[in-house]
Amino acid sequence: RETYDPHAGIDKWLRLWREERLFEAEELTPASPKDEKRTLVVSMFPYPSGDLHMGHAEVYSISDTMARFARMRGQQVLNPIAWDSFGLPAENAARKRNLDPRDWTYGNIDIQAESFERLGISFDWRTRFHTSDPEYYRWNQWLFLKLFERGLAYRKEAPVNWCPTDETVLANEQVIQGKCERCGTDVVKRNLTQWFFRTTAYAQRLLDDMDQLQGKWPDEILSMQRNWIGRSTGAHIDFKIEDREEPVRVFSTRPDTLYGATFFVVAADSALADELCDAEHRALFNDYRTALASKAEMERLAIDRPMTGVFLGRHAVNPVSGERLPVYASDYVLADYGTGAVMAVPAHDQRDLNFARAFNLPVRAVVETGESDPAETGIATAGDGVLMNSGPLNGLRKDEAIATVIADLEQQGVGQGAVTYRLRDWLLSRQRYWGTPIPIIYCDSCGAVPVPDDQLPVKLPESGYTLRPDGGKSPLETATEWVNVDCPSCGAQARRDTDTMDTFVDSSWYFLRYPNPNYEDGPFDPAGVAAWLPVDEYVGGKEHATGHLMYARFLTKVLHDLDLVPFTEPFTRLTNQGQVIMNGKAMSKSLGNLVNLQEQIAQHGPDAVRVTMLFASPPEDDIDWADVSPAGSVKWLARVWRLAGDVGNATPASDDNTGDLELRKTIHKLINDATQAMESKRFNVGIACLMKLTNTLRQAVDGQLGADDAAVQEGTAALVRMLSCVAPFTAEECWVRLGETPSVLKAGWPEVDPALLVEEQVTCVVQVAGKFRDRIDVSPDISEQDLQQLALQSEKVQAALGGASIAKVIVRAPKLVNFVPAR
Ligand code: ANZ
Ligand code: ZN
Repeated sequence: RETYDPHAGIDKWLRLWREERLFEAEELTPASPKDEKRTLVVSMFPYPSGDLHMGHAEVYSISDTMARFARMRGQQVLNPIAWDSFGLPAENAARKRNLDPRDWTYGNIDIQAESFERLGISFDWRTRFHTSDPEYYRWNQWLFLKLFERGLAYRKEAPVNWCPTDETVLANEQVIQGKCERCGTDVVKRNLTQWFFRTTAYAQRLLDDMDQLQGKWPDEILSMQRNWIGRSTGAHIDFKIEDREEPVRVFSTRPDTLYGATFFVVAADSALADELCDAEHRALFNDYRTALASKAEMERLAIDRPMTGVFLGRHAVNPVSGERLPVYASDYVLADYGTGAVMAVPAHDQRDLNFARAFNLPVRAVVETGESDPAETGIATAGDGVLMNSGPLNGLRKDEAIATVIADLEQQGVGQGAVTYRLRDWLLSRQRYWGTPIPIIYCDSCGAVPVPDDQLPVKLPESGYTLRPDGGKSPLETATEWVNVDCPSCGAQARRDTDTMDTFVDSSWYFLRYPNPNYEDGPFDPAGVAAWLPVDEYVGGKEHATGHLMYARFLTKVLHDLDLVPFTEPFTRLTNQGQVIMNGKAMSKSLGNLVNLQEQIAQHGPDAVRVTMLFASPPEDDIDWADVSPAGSVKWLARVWRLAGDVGNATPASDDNTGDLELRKTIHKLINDATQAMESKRFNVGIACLMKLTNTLRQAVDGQLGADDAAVQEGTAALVRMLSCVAPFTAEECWVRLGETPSVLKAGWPEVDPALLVEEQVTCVVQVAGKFRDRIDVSPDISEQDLQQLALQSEKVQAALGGASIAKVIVRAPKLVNFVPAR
């Protein structure tokens, strides 16, 4: 007996696909704008950290199946590839081995490119580019300057997250529970002058435009983004500080509790705290600050830790009651949220209450919520209720009190209604080498001067720098020849910015460049963008929920405002793939449970690896490689392959003979089910349909019908065509065995004959008081309600009821309905 070889024909098929350009979109920059015949499928582009791993195989199996399915259904499909090739791992590897990061990066890219091909991923290779190419990153610089012109890129000194191991600042998004996302080191705060993108200017639009994404992006991602943006409504209230000209403003979501404020707190690490502290308390305050600086963010944010702080020797004055409130500095108030100062209302805010108890400060409830007294329980009451102890507000409900206080504050000119967001501006500067140089030159007389357009790109120096400088310098500072330049504005001696951009800048717009990666007149070709974008199907991990996906949405809106793209959202639909895990745990070198992709491919062939990934679960679930069976996938592919051989050797049926009708009905039902499953991205269900079809056809071939039956032949051809979306190499082999001309990809997705889908019916017995009265034919999956209604319409049932009302109905869909009349 012939045996299926999971490695057969791979080179042959790769060559054929390449020669016939089967994965190339007809036109990359067609003149006509995007329509529903064009589909852009994009997976988050790879980082070249080494050869492809199991996680890559998972994502690209998913996106490739989407692309192949769309192509088989006659869509114009663009399935592009590029590399996210700047970043820390290259630099760290180069530092360790004393290499050029270029060698490591581009070497890995070539390895990954080859592996993608051999996994059968149907990329249009004409789109290929790498973000570390100067032809690409010059447009990062161009975009940076566009944002700079608009006031959306700015420089400020700020306490920033600093990773002592990677020796660089990190964006908030790269700090996970107080630790560096990459290396796990505790992040500390440092004061540095850095570049930011003003993402906060788009906070409300980032929220509002989520309406476009509802139902198309996973709910989980949308709610993570909503929380990350963190919109709060309330009021700004100005408190006079005794012996100080300027009042201090606070943000409160509960201005109704203004009469309940018993003290005042400013962020301990703010300039304001430093300024407010009087001479008497200076020494204590300084000690407190020093202690804080070494504390990790994580500890500071924990809710249940003991409250700490220092009295600053000053008093604030309540603008409505005139009450004097002692002013404290504490780390529980964050310098970069709201205004960095709060009016503390311990009765109704838990952290204020914890602080009040630690410092023996009064607790005064001002909303009667029906809960126990917070001064006694230590539990702040946050519920709704009626105001008390609040002068003119007494007796008002919470919402009425909020409106009244705001109106009152506005009238007195000491406050107003306000909205605050938790979202922070995007910190861009990185003290690293392997990234996009920030295109700014500092001149003693002209300040920060943008590098003129005709001098872009500012290329990274390829020599004359040290990757590992001493004394906390960034590598580019050591490239003296590169750093020292003439001021573009006055010609005097000036210096380049020596930081590079966060690589999330690279990934926030790369997809726009896919249709024309060699475009030179701008960051992307407007014709290509008009024809293909936004991305129809975006596939990638949910770890990017509040980082990459937020940045890309932000930048798209900026580009929209610059009239560079016609849409406001970059990704129409989003699919998050799960992780490939092992025995319930994430795979990692340290756990020693890494599954090697190349070994899996060598053992089972690329198709079985793909099928196993897709069949294990719906895309968003994790796949435990200990629970799946690539060998089982090989067995199924071998069954299809033998079936194709048997059917290919049979006598072809004549054109007017359609074969066995019952079998055809089963085949078309399965094609229909598979189509619906693929459309809704339930690839595991789709594959299950193909497996069922394989069994059905095998039984038919071995049974009375045999391989000569026209329906068997039709079904086998359909099976092979559908198989091409998940096991492309095997499908080509099978297609040839069926006696067809390659490629199966040109055959298209099988059509369903709706006439063959007419549902079967089952008989339902209808009783009245347990006695048989009628029989009705219904669909086997009828709902209980529908069945009950249908039964009630029966004349015989109506006659038996004789106008009596019904006391009880027993429904056992689809077989039985029993009406029990009232007596
Ligand atoms: C008085 C008050 C009374 C408050 C009350 C709450 C309850 P969200 O909802 O997260 O926006 N707050 C303001 N700025 C702060 C900062 N920089 N650091 C720490 N806390 C700050 O939280 C807004 C509330 O958090 C504000 O409303 C303020 O306390 C506090 F019964 O003001 B509230
Ligand atoms: Zn100058």
